[in-house]
Amino acid sequence: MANWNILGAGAIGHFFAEKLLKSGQHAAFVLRPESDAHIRSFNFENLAGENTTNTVMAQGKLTPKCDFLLVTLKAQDVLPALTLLQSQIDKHCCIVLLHNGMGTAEQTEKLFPRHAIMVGTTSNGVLKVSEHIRHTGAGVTWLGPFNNQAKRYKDIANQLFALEELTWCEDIREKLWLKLVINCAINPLTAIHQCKNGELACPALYPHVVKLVQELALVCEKARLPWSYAELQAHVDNVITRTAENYSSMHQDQHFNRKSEIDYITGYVLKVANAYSIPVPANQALYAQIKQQETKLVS
Ligand code: KPL
Repeated sequence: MANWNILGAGAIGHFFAEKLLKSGQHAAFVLRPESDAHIRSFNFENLAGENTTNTVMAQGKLTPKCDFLLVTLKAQDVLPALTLLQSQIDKHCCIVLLHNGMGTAEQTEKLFPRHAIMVGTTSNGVLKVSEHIRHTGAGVTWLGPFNNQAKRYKDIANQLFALEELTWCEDIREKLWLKLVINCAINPLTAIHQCKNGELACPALYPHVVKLVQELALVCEKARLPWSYAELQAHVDNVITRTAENYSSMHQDQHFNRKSEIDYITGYVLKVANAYSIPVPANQALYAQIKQQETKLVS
């Protein structure tokens, strides 16, 4: 039985807390340093509408002998939070990053050069309303090694949840890039046009999606990723159809005046495109527009 700490007590953090508890692991939430330790109780509703009540320890520091630190914070909050906890993260603790966007694993490795770092992506839909967590869409979670130190966790990860939703992926970079392309094609456009994902399929917006994906395909090709433009477009179209009724996370961030993950989504692609000298004007323009809108935010 492993000792897991979860940094990020949002919908996804609670989703995995439930999975970990159900598979017999120890799980605890790590909150802001000033938080008092308490037992947190939350309700989990599965896809069949069945409810369970779960209790989990929550405190402002890591529990002793933490084997895995699962970080489900938004990308831009990862580095500040890990920096605060740096002295508490034992050298045997494996750091597992699970969020939209890319770029945090490189930052984490600079801070923790000897630690095992795993990265992952999930397509599960989860909604959190107060202490009620609802699994709204079946999906898959991929986990894989970011560095060599993490490769030894393959077997543990496979047995870990003993649930079909979690799959080990040796080449996790591909899964992360595919999700990145999807997020670049959908999130900023839905935030700017204040629309649901499905509305991107309308004649006025779809040409913008195509332009973005064409640029993203050029970047992927240079980065030695295996998909053609047509394959990427098919993936994006599929997500637009499957999540037609959803508001993307960036749309929601904008709606609630929160800072979005744009620097780790489109911003990450711009850095890679720049390194390869590939022009990506459509992505660049969306990035600038979102950043412009975010300058109005206080935090
Ligand atoms: O991951 C998403 C997000 O909103 O961040 C997608 C796949 C676009 C679903 O809304």
